[in-house]
Amino acid sequence: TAEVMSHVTAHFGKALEECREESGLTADVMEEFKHFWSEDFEVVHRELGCAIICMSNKFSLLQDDTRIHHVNMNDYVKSFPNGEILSQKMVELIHNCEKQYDDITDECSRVVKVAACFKVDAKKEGIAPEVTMIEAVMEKY
Ligand code: BOM
Repeated sequence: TAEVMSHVTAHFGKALEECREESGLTADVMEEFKHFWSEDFEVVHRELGCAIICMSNKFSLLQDDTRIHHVNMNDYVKSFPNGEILSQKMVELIHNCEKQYDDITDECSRVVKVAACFKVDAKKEGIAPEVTMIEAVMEKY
């Protein structure tokens, strides 16, 4: 659900500052990770892909090929309140998007495409959080 996704995003987003330098993602492009879900934020910058890889690595969410680690992602999402109702769906949506962009060799470029696809599909599934929902839980992490 969107409520669970707000918790995952609030926690995951905390790793952004640690990843700013190596990813080259400027505050001008993305001020805070919660804006990922904003209607008017476009998921297009290669640097955001690099940042997502760096952030995911902090929680061991990727395999060596920079594709999602199904077990670790499942466990990560399950660690949040009611996470078990979102974890499988989330892994399924991300994996489905990965299959669509498997031919892109540049990792950062591929991951930003997968992330944009995931945002669209999560909205379709009604599990995308509003920025205000993320703000409401950010202090917990
Ligand atoms: O093959 C690429 C694997 C990485 C995909 C990550 C997609 C989602 C990133 C953006 C959204 C984040 C929201 C919550 C935390 C996800 C762990």
